[in-house]
Amino acid sequence: MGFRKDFLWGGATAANQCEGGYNLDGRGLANVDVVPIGQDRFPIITGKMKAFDFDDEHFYPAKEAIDMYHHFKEDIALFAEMGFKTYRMSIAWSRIFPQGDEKEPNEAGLKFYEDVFKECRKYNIEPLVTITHFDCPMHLIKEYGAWRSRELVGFYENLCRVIFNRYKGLVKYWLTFNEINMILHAPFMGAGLYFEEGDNVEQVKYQAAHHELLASAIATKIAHEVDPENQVGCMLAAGNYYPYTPNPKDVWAGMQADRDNYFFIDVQSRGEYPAYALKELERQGIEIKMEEGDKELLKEHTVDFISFSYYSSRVMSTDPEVNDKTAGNIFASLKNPYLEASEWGWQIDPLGLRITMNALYDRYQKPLFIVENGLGAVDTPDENGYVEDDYRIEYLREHVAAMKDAVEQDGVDLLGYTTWGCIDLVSAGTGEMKKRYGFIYVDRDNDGNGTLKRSKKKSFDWYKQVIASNGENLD
Ligand code: P53
Repeated sequence: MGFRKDFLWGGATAANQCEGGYNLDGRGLANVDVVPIGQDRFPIITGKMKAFDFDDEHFYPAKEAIDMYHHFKEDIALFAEMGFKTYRMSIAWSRIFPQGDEKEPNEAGLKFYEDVFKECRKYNIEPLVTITHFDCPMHLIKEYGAWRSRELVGFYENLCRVIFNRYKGLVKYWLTFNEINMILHAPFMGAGLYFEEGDNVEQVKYQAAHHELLASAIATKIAHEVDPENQVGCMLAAGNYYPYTPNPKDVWAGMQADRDNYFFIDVQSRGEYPAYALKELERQGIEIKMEEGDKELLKEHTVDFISFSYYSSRVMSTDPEVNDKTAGNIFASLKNPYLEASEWGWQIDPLGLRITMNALYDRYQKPLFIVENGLGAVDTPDENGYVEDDYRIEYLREHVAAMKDAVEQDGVDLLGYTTWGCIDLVSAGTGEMKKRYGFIYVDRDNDGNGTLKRSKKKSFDWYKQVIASNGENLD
């Protein structure tokens, strides 16, 4: 009973939110570098406002972030102290191919990640690597329009070939695109898409999505060819929709909203465009250009496991009177009167995790991997940097208990669990440092002040004990 013996407990980060060193050792510029903190962030990440370079009016938190580029040994040692079995991280594409379209990779970038993976292995920590966590080299955006161009498939393929070969034996678990459905909600941050006047936005998004889906299938193919041990997963920003009332119209609207997100995973896991999507695309007059062989690639190279982030459930209604929305820009939802919310308005719903896990397992019948979950909160450290984060412990405890129910009571096959931002890092949605998720506090504020000193929070010891007991001791 309980979790598998080889259950992969750990934490998750993304290159652009923690590394910093944006211009070091030949790294090229990427979309994720040029998104500032402040009120322009949202129009920029959604592709409505153009930001292809830095300017003097804004502060860009990803430039230095928490400088993990220089602190990774110290940080991985702390992860090891907590007993991590896995560490989910991403590689920055533009460290390895600074422009994106070069023939030869940048050795300094490859070496950096080799050092990071070796450091993990030193402690028997299995790296779980996201190939692209929202990042796209700026040159590919300027020259090709990012994923709207089919050429990106080839550039991504080159990247995959290089890293699969170089890190063979060091890395076994790969995720092709972080939150692939983000392309619908924040297309510049998610896929480097910027829209010119007159663009057919939906057409562009779905064509770009096709390119990503194809690239994901090709990556899966190459990963398996290079090393049959490789396990490749897709990654969904999950959280099921609930109907606001039992009105069948609300139920139907909720089902459709879920399908907007499932669409991507349906292709990556089942290997073909689902019937409902083909009909919807047709109704919207969206025509996806495919080339010969695309359908076969999608069909033959489906993913090995399904990974997802879960922070909250969502609510759908067709009643115009029901319009009380949660805060949070990217995935705003209607308020659920039965739930409490975080300081950032994200509704807290542990049972929703069990519901989401069951929905995904029923649908795909493949092992699941929860690769993001956690509470973004304001922490107040004492003079030693210690934070008594009982609120975070409570959030995590309830979510781990719910996922345990899904495993024990419902028979869901779960490979592992990595909490988001195991060390404090820059928020993707808002660019803040103040929105913290970590077991490890980092002394840095929204304006970039601070010593970058790392210190353990109360949750550090709590998570250590959860891992040591394989999820049996949650007190
Ligand atoms: P933050 C919402 C908004 C932005 C990114 O988000 C998101 C989500 C929630 O699904 O996705 C993931 O930092 C993402 C991470 C991100 C994390 O959620 O806005 O994969 O990069 O940091 C949390 O609080």
